[in-house]
Order: sequence, then structure tokens, then C-alpha cells
Amino acid sequence: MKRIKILWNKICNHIEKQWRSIRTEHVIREYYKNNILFITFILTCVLNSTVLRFFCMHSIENYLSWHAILADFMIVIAIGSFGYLLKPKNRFTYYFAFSIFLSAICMINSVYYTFYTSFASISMLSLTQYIGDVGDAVVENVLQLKDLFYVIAPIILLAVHIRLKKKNYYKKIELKSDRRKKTIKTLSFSGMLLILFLITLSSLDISRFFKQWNKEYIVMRFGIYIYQANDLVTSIQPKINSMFGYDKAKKSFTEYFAEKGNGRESNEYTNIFEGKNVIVIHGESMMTNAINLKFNDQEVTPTLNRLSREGMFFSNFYSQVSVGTSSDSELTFNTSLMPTKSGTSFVSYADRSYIGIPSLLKEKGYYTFSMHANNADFWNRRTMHKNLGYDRFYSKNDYEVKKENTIGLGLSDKEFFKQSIEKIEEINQKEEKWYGVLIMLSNHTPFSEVEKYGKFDVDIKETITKEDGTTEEVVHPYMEGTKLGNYFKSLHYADQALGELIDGLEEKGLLENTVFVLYGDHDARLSRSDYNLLYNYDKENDTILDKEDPEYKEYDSYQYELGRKVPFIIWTKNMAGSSLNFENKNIMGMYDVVPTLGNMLGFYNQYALGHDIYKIKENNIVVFPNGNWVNNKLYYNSQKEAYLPLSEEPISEEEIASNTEYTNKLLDISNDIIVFDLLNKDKNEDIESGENK
Ligand code: GP9
Ligand code: MN
Repeated sequence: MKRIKILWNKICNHIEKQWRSIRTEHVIREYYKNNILFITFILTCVLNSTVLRFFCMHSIENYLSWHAILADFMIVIAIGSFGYLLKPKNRFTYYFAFSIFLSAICMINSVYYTFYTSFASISMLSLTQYIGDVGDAVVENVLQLKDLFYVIAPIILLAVHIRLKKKNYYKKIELKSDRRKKTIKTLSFSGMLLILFLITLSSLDISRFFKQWNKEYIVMRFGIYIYQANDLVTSIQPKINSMFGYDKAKKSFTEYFAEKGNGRESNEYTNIFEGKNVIVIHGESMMTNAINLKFNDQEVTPTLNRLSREGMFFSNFYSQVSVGTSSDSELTFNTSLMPTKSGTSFVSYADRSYIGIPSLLKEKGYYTFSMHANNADFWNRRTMHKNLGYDRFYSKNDYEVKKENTIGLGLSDKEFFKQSIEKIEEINQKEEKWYGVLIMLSNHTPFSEVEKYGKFDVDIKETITKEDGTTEEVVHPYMEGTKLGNYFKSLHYADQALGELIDGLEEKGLLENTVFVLYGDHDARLSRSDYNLLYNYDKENDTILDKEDPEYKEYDSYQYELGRKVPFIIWTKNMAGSSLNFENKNIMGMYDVVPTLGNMLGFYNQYALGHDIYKIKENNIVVFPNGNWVNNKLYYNSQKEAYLPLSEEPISEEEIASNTEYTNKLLDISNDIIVFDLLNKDKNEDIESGENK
């Protein structure tokens, strides 16, 4: 009896399944029959964007990224849903127009990618001066057969339309048509896809989406259509921001600089390096706290230690970056301006006028260049380096990048420096004097390719003598396996690369008449708990010391902020032991580089927001994009309206209020300069060219 019952249930289940599948099939068939044009539109548009990824990204998980495919479906279904508002016979025109438009997006990006290894940006349209340079080359060298693939979408749609028309299809479906209902249903389906898409986004996806500079990543995760829509908004936003408030901005700008009395004054460091060649190292994620740090008696950064020991070392130097990280650092180093309040100057405001160190040195007869073995469009450098005044930007395509020579984002620093030395040698032969910036890359978060950094242990090794006189080696893990520990390994590698660069330059005689400048671009963005372990390690128990322990050193949010210092070093071959060889402990920021280095090299930017540290000395203040500030006396947190005193000197409430006001004013002025393009001498007659007077 029981067996019969089981058999009966099985049969029932089977019949139910079959019936359901017949019904589903039927529903699908019905849906297909009534929506052929819409389905063709959706599938061809998604096919196009997938093919675009296939041509541009060479790994299957990138071009078949389900995230991007989902996003593409979501967008084209939303667009397609409005087609249902029209009568069936008119729908083709709507779908065809969008099909051409979306295919054009794919085609333009396909061409652009072949040429620039990046995706197109609408903001580039405003940079017409560069289009002339590349226009002919695009047609001659870049337009390839594969770029024509995308016309397949409108062609298929047209073919389907002709067939349907012949069969009198549109008239037939007109009878069953409830246009509004269909639109709402289809749009709701797209909305469901949107929810599914949103809940699967990671915080990295979201942050990269808003920063917009890592275009490849956005296309890989969001698809080309969302990328282009996002790009449109990011490109228009600066225009909208600058539409209102020009007069007010211009007035406060003029008043600010009139009051600042930014006259050129000389001091004992004026022109000390005039006419010398300059090499600037943009030290990716290099932090001051690693200088002179040792594990098992091995220095983490022997080269930085040497440079800081032999040169002029600014040990309380801060980077002033916002969301633009590396690019913000470059902006402030070069122009003495602060990052913008929204967007980034490199991406959102690349068409504004800037007074960069390279353009000032060009006026003094220098040949100026930058080198970075990453994609030239990262952080929009291709455009911005031109704008800052570099004669030549050597990027990834100028380097031989073999897979075995890569670390993290691209070519390893050791290989980058090796190949750069050859290029500098050639430049040195041709040019009378030159200024070059080398942007490092390997020491970049997440510091995970430990096997490529070479051996550097961040544990504690001890030799213990036992009671019986024998010895035993004990190893305490300490920083091993932590992100900060991996950072030290990565930094050790970068430091070795730096050492090899200096040796290589020396070998070629390129240090004879050269000033070597190094700055850390920003901190390594690591967690406070890792630093807590570094400074409070209880090796016996392999844990962090108890807060009650007399040895415990507080590492609170203030210590963390203060610990984000980056090195700034000016070094020449024979500086050791000279009057220029010392540590300057005054608080200093990236925006002080233009006035300080400018005074030494003999250039001047009257619109610099920072100060020559040898003029302002201990009275300097460093402001941060979030409104915090630090001077020799205290660190002020503007969000919490709280501070940490840094000296014994008493500080009055008025002093704090006036410094906070200064900070806000400076951030406003800086933002206005960029947003309203106040340094553009064509728009502002009173701005003098070069300002190198
Ligand atoms: C990219 C590199 C890193 O080319 O400079 O940029 P970051 O992530 O540090 O801003
Ligand atoms: Mn960086």
C-alpha cells in the first residue's frame, strides 16, 4: 500500500512538472510572439556591449562579467519599456534610434580603446586642442574591422522589422495592446534587476563608480551604458558648478591675494639650486613612520634612511589628499592648490588653467617630462600632465611590460626605474637642463603580492640560552600576516628599487648636476589596529598589550592622523655633512612645496596657497581637505571640534577660531580657483602668464 502511495505521488509530481513546463513554455512563446522587436532590441544591445568588453578586456571573467551583463539588461530594458507607450507600428523608429545611439557608444569606445587603452569620456570633447593631434592618426591607424561589428545591432533590428511588416505583424498585435500597462510591467522588471544589481555591489564598486577614474573597472562591473551615463553626469557637473557665483568667487580671490601680499622675498636658500637638473620621485604610499624602522636589525627603508640622513629631510610633512589620492597629491605638489570639494581636479576639472611647476620651469629653459609605467589615462594623466606643462609624458606604452616584471597595478618599480634611466640618459644628452617626475607604482594597496617583494621578515627572532647552556631560536610572528606587515615588505621592495635607481643614475653620471626630490604621495590607508600591534606588541602572548600595561602606548585617532605623515626629502650627491644636510621638523604640507622648492630653484608662483617653509618657519599651518588642520602647537579635528595639543605652549580659543576660519577660507579660495577657472588668463585679464616674475 505504502509503495503504491509513493508511486502515485511520483506520478503526480511528474505530471505537475510537465504541465508547468508546458505552461511556462507556452507563456514564453506567447511573450516572444508579441514582443519580437523589443526582444531583438534588448538582445542586440547587450550583445554589442558584451562584444565591446570582449575586444577590450582579455579575460573571460571581465567580458562575461555577469554584473555588467545584468547592468546592460537593466538599462536597455528600461529604455525599451518606453517603446511600449507608442503604437506598435511606430515602435520600430524608437528602437531603431536607440539602437543606433547605443551602437555608436560601443563603436566610439571601441575605437577609443584601441588608441588609448581606455574608455571615452564626454569631457574630452571640451579638450579640442588635443583632438587635432590625434584625429588623423585615429582614422589611419586605429579604425579597424572589429569596430564595425557594432552596426550589427541596428541592421538586425531593421531586418526583423522588414520581416514583421511583411507578415502584417504590427496590425495583429495592435489588437491585444494595453500600452501603459506593458510599459509599467517592463519598467518594474527593470527595477527588480536594479535592486538585484545594487545589493550585489561592493563598497569598492561604489567608490570607484563615483571616482570614475578607473574606467576599465567601471565598464567591467557596470557595463558600457552605465559607464557612459555616469561619465556624462561627471562631465556636466563641473559646468553646472561653475555656472553660478563667478563674480563672488572672483572678488574673494582678488581680495585674498591682495591681502596676502604674496610678494617674492629672498632668503638664504634662494636660487641655491638654480639651473640644476631635477628628478622628482612620487613615492607611492611612502610613509615617514617606516623611516629608520627595523625588524631583526634589518632596516625597512635603507635607501630612504640614507637620503633622509644625507639630505634635507622634512620630517613633519603631510600630504593633503582627498578622494583623488595620487592625482590630488600631484595637483598640490605642482600647483600649491588643494583638491576640489567635489570630484577631482584631474578628472572633473582637467580643462581648467593651472600654474604647474613644469610650466614655470619651462619658462626658465627646462625640458620637462613625467614617467609612469601605468595606463596614461589613469587619473586622466594624459590630459592633466599636458595641462601642468610637461613636454612629454612617458606612460605604459613607452615601457616594455612583460608579465614576469609586473607587480600589482603594472610594471614593477625596479624594471620601471631600469628602463627610465635609459630614457633619462637620452634626454640628458639632448637637453641642456631638465626636470623629470618619476611616479612609482609597486607599493600600492593591497600589498598582497608578497612573493614578488623578496624576502623581508617582519617577525621577531630571538636566540634564547636555555638552562643547560644550549641555545634555541624563538620566532614571534609580530607583523607577519598583517596588512601593515605586508606593507613593510612591499615598501622594502620599493625602497630597494629606489636604491637601484640612485645607483643606476650615479653609474651614468646623471647625479652630477642633479637635485633629487622625493615625496610620499599619501599614507598607505591601513587600519589603526595594525599600528596598535606595531607599537604595542606583547611578544610573549603574541597579542596587543593590555591598555593597563605600563608599556602600552596610546594610538588613538589623533595618533593615527598624525602618523599619516609622508617623507619629503631634497638630496644631492654631495649634500651629506654640508650646511644643507639637516632635519627640518616644522609642520609642512604638500602645498608648501611650490614656494619652498621654487625659492631654491628660482621659480615663483604668486597664486600658491602654501608658504616657503624658510620664510614662515614654525608659524606654518597645514590644512586638510576635510577642514582639519595642524600646526606646531596642535592638531585640530573640525568634525569633532576637538583638538590634541602638540606643544607646551598655551593656545587660546581665539587662535583656534582664527586658524579654523583661515582653513575654511583657503579651501574656498582653492576650490573657486579651480571650479571658476580663475587662473585662466583669457578669461581673467589681470592674471599674468607664468607668474615667474
Ligand atoms: C595609478 C597610481 C595609483 O596610476 O598612481 O593611484 P592611487 O590609487 O594611489 O590614487
Ligand atoms: Mn598613490
